Amino acid sequence: MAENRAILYAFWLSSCSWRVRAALHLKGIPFEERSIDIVKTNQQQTEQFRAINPAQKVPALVIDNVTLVESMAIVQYLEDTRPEPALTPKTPVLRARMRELVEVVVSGIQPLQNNGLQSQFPTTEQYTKFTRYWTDRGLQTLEDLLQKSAGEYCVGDQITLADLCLVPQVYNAVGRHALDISKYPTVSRLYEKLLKEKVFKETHPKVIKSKM
Ligand SMILES: N[C@@H](CCC(=O)N[C@@H](CS)C(=O)NCC(=O)O)C(=O)O
Repeated sequence: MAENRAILYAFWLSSCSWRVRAALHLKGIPFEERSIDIVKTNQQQTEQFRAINPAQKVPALVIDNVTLVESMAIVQYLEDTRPEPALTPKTPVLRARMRELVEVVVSGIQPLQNNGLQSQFPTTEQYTKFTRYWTDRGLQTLEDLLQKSAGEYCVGDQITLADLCLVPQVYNAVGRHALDISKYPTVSRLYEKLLKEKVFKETHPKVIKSKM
């Protein structure tokens, strides 16, 4: 029923939003997406949105009568409350492998290329140089780590939270930062394969934008 639907506050181009959108999709959780424009009108900076997410960033998810923020806390909540299909491997070693990849994206790349950083740089050129450097370095780290874990997906043959982090970040690297990912063959292979999966086709930023 409509009133039971979760509400995802997100932006079509936001990589963190895409992680959560994909998790909701994979778990078959009905939700309504409400756009918070973080580029043109900076709606994330309003006091109204601050009441939803004190960090004034997307995403935020209203579900089960609670408002949750931080994409990985949100997806972990979804894992805890809706365990099927599992997005976390079964063994401790594979879980650790997944978390290594997740951390590289969530802590090592995304915060260092977030558009919110731009105002803190004297020029756009300096911001761009900084973001491209850290994104490229993070992609190299992913490429190296994936040698130990990848199968059909980032960790073995199961879609996990690592894939939910990889696809949006690589999409960003290619689209926003114009990085050449062909020098990262494993990252490229997984990215191309994952983009063909139903979950990533249906939650793709271009699809979300076309519905706005
Ligand atoms: N650690 C947070 C990061 C959230 C984040 O940085 N969101 C970006 C979009 S991907 C944002 O809202 N940027 C706008 C801003 O910082 O003003 C999460 O994973 O949810």
